[in-house]
Amino acid sequence: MAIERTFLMVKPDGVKRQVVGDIIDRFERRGFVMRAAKLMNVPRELAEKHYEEHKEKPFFNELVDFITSGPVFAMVWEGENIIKLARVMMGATKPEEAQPGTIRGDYAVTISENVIHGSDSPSSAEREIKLWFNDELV
Ligand code: IDP
Repeated sequence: MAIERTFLMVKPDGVKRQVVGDIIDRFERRGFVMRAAKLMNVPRELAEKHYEEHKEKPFFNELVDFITSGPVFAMVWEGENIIKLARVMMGATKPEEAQPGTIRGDYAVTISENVIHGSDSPSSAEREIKLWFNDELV
């Protein structure tokens, strides 16, 4: 299994609730390595590009409003099979399916304010790392 990189982001609700430290701790304890990170406000254009696959969905505007509503903590993480494993650690998108012990299962009760984003495939990871970090990677 190859070493992969993925894009993870603590969403505005997670930053507000001060769970950034816990989330970093979970990935470090698992043995993954942080390669880049920044606390930032998200320009609307970047939010729209990030979520462009959902452009036609009824919740698109709500989603972009939410992700631009306060600072996010954007990160690049590295490790073996991290793209899939990070998704498992995050928990399911639907709150009723997010298992206790996962990040969403421990912190989130709504589908819209669900604490964390993580790339869902190697192609998304590559696209999102470029979009959010350009050439700022270590
Ligand atoms: P993911 O974040 O688990 O990959 P996606 O289906 O890619 O889930 O959806 C992206 C984000 O859009 C979700 O994390 C969630 O915040 C939001 N979202 C998804 N479905 C809905 C919905 O039905 N209503 C409101 N927000 C939604």
